[in-house]
Amino acid sequence: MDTEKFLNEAKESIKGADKGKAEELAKKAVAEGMDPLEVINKGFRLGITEVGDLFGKGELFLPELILSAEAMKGATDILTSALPDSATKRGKVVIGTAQGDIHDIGKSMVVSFLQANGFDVYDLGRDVETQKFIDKAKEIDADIIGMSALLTTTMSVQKTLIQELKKAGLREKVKVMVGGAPATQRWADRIGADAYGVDAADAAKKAMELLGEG
Ligand code: B1M
Repeated sequence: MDTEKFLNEAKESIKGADKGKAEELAKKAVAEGMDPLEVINKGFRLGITEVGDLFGKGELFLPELILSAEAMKGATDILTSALPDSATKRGKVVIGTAQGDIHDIGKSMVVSFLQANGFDVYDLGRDVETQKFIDKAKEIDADIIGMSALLTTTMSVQKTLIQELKKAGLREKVKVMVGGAPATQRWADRIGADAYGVDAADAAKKAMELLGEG
């Protein structure tokens, strides 16, 4: 197979908001045994990034962005559900997208990668109240709380989470990992998070490091 051509088709399927095509390509990648993360990062993700850039410049509108996002979600769900299960059992992670933020494609990829690496993951979904992260972590005795944020306005909720954990007397007990497009290692350091994941594979690696298994 011509990988470059395939990855370009993947990118174009998202730009064209062609969910059927995107899912067909994702299934083909799984059947061919391609690396899911590589297919997403070097193919589908470039498409959604271009669409996002056009949206940011006002050259494309929300309904079109939504259709491209649906195609992206369809493809990433197929690719990540094909990740092999891990026999190793690691820690418990509570994860969700910050309150006020409905972006969940990347967060769902992180969930799949954590599960594939043996973590018990409690996915709270998107637009999740900060207190819910804390309540769930207490309830299940979580090792890690992960919060995703895609908006510059919701990034600050990651900081709030850490402040609220301190108030609840849980900061020493639970590690915090942050991620999402606007987040950086610098941001994580600034708010006192324990880890920052640049992508789904890195998030799984960092989670293992947090449990001393790096
Ligand atoms: Co929105 N959106 N969006 N959007 N959207 C952005 C983020 C934006 C940058 C687009 C732009 O203007 N260029 C912009 C934010 C600007 C800003 O804050 N400065 C934006 C905006 C403005 C909005 C709305 C406000 C638009 C509106 O309504 N007027 C609105 C937000 C509403 C809200 O949340 N309250 C909105 C809505 C949407 C859709 C619903 C249409 C859709 C989301 C669908 C969904 O998620 N179910 C959408 C999309 C698709 C995007 C872009 C185009 C793509 C995001 C994405 O899925 N990327 C995005 C532009 C961009 O990011 N370039 C954009 C692919 C995904 C695989 O990558 O999410 O980065 P990513 O996840 C990666 C890593 O970041 C990391 O691992 C993932 C996998 O490798 N990661 C973690 C993520 N979470 C992690 C957590 C971790 C560790 C790593 O630890 C816990």
